[in-house]
Amino acid sequence: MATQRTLSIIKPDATRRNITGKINAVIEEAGLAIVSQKKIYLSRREAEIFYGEHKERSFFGELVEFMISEPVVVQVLEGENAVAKYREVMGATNPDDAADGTIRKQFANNVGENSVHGSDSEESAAREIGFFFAGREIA
Ligand code: 3AN
Repeated sequence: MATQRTLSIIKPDATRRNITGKINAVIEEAGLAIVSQKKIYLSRREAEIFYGEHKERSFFGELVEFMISEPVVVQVLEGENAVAKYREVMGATNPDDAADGTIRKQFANNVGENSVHGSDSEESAAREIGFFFAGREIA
């Protein structure tokens, strides 16, 4: 499996609790390199576009409000099989179902405030990295 890149977001529940460094330590210990990152406020429009695939879901409004409630840290991660690897490191969407040692098991508040996002495929990763880092050179 070749080196890949994936898009990570450290979400508002984590930036609010000042634990972005702890999450980055888990990422780096798993062998993923943080090749770029920036702390930004998502606009409402950006959050709606980013989570567009969920717009018919009951939690969509709540999800958008949450994602714009505090800054987020958007990151490009790189490593062997990075997309699947980071999904493994994040753990299941609901922290109650997440494996020990995963970011969500250790840090997530609940299924909505679950500390991190990671791209779910190589195609999503390319699209999501373009969404946040278009036109910028990444290390
Ligand atoms: P994942 O982030 O694990 O790929 P998705 O794509 O199913 O999970 O969901 C995207 C985001 O929507 C989740 N990270 C979470 O913040 C929110 N979400 C998912 N399911 C629920 C739910 N049942 N209630 C509230 N928020 C949810």
